[in-house]
Amino acid sequence: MRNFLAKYMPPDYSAHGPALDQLNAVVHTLMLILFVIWGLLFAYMLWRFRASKQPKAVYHGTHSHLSTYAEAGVAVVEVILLVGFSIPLWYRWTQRPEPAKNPIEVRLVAEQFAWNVHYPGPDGVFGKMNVKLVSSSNPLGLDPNDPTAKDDVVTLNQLHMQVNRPIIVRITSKDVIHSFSLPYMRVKQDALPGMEVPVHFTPIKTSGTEPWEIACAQLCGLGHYRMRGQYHVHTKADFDKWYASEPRAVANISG
Ligand SMILES: [Cu+2]
Repeated sequence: MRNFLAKYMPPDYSAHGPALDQLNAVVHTLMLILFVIWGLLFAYMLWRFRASKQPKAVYHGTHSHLSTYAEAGVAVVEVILLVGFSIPLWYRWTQRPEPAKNPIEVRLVAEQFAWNVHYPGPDGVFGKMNVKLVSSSNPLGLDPNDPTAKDDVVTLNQLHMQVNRPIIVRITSKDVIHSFSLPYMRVKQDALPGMEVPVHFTPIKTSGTEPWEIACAQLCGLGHYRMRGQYHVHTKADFDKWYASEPRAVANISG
């Protein structure tokens, strides 16, 4: 089926995006068909049971069992859709990218009203954190005495990734519920305090000189409107260059 909704949608630059848009179009088409059928049935009922033809109400209702069979049929179809399609597809969708594909793994910590992005550095290990160490220059409470924290990178409102390389974003929040939204990537996930939710996707186009927008898609307080971030999809060379040159988080900790 041609995706008739494509021209109304934002650009679609992630590996899973076209399939998601296609599903969106299929669901809308099915709903349109149902809408027309039910609308016609409604109009027919208005005409068929008009007052002039039915001067006296019938109280016993229908004697046919047809509707019972129809309902059972609908239930069976729904069980098939759920067990045969939804659950297997959800299982596939929630599988993390294989280590062979060398996914980038970051932690994303939302707060009123910013996005903190935590990279583990070349050692691939996120440094220890302690809530008592959280300050304005150490938003994630990184422990500067932990050797694995020394090479960690923490950026404010800037997410860097690499084209055609999967990224796993582990999303959480320090205060209220926010929602991490990357329209061009077809990614949206709530950031929940006390919970870490991983999402993964693969960008398939570089963003060039103009970065793309991270939006907060959940009304999270008075500053919600300015809770914008940017993300950059780099070539491998540019990503490596950025990762190597970005100042280490512990170097920024003051006091
Ligand atoms: Cu927010």
